[in-house]
Amino acid sequence: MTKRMRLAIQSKGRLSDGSLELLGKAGVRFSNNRESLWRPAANFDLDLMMVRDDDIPSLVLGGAADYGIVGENVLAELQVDEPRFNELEIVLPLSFASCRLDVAAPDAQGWTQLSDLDGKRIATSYPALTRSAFTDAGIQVDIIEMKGSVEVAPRLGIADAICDLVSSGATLKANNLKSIATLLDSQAVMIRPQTGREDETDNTAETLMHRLGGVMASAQTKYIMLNAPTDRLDDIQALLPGSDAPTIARIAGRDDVVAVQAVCRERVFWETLERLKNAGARAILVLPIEKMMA
Ligand code: PRT
Ligand code: ZN
Repeated sequence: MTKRMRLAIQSKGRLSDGSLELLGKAGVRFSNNRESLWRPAANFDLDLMMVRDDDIPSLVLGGAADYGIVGENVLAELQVDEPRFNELEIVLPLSFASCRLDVAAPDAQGWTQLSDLDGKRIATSYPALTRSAFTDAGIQVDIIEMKGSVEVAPRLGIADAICDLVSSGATLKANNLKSIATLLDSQAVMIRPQTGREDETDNTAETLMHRLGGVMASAQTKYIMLNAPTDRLDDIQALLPGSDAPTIARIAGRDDVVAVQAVCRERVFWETLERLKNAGARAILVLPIEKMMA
């Protein structure tokens, strides 16, 4: 009997919808019962364990789950003080829930660098990362640990500055705070113990990781179709972002123009299209790719 892969994901919060959406794009279907601890996949040897995000590294390390999806920030915070968490490895960055861990201070103070905070109080939910960054920089600060609403600490007079996650920057702005430094760039990541437990779940896991890799690659990748004057073909080919050898096809009744089709593995910006047009390309189409497998 094959053992089912156990994947711990956040039950409620910023990572849960993104995790389920990604798994859905990888073709895994689940029941709608969001309240239970376990959600078995209907068409894959996979059981989701629905838990608080902070518990995921311990659950994976302890063997209660085989894999976990967690913010890099949560893992990094644990790894500062508890070396056993270094036994966890990131197998796949998942390109969602991107954010930064920033040190920020009231705009009005005019502080622009970490050294301006010497001797000050810093409120944070990430005490280990914050302490280690200031220690490394040789700056002495008092860490005020808070579980949430860190951004109000300066206004309440309990801290001079904060260290918190920032994504759009709207929370900082609404609280008249300004970023001074970024300590960490974070995104959701797939983790597992480094000393991989070699068992039957490995095939399932490998298949899932391949599919997830494909989902993420296809999100970036586009299919470009265009018509190119034969004498400008080299210039136009050079402008196609991140593409291997394109397909060149004849256009019926035309000797001066060919059809070019290419898979572009980098983002295709409007500027790229404008450059292609200036180089003589016409009828340019950029199409999304739904699935990819090398
Ligand atoms: O209940 P549970 O413990 O499971 O959840 P939680 O409340 O601890 O975590 P949750 O759901 O808030 O966040 C889960 C993960 O999402 C975090 O660990 C990060 O990896 C990631 N993430 C991405 C964020 C943000 N972006 C984010 N902006 N987590 C929190 N924020 C907060 C931030 O703390 C601040 O209060 O959003 C505010 C800032 O957002 P902007 O857009 O105004 O800059
Ligand atoms: Zn949490």
